[in-house]
Amino acid sequence: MRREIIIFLIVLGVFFAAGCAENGNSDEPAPSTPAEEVDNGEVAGTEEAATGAESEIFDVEIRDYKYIPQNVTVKVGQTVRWTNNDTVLHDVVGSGIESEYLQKGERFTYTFEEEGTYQYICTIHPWMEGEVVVEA
Ligand SMILES: [Cu+2]
Repeated sequence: MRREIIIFLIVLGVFFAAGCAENGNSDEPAPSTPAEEVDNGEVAGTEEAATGAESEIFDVEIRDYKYIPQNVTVKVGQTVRWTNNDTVLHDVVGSGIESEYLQKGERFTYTFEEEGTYQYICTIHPWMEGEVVVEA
């Protein structure tokens, strides 16, 4: 009889312990932190700004897994500046262009010194395509 009481108390203790553990775990999970605004400034371009020619900068926005606009036409010596506005990483690679991975808010600039058609993609999402036509 006494033994049964002890077993009963042990079982009771286990229940209490389990209850406490459950309470301890019932805390809401920490809310995931929203993607922080990273402002690392400009990712170094592969070349310095154009010399001589107009130094107008053409902006291409990267948003919703697209390059916007997808096609741009510039003159030799002009610069295109890509800005990643997605929270995921993207890059700009192809036709001799090769950016780093761009985090949200990061930019990449490239100055086109030769005429031609430059096609590029995002290596992380290869279906993302863009094109720069450089005219004399
Ligand atoms: Cu991408």
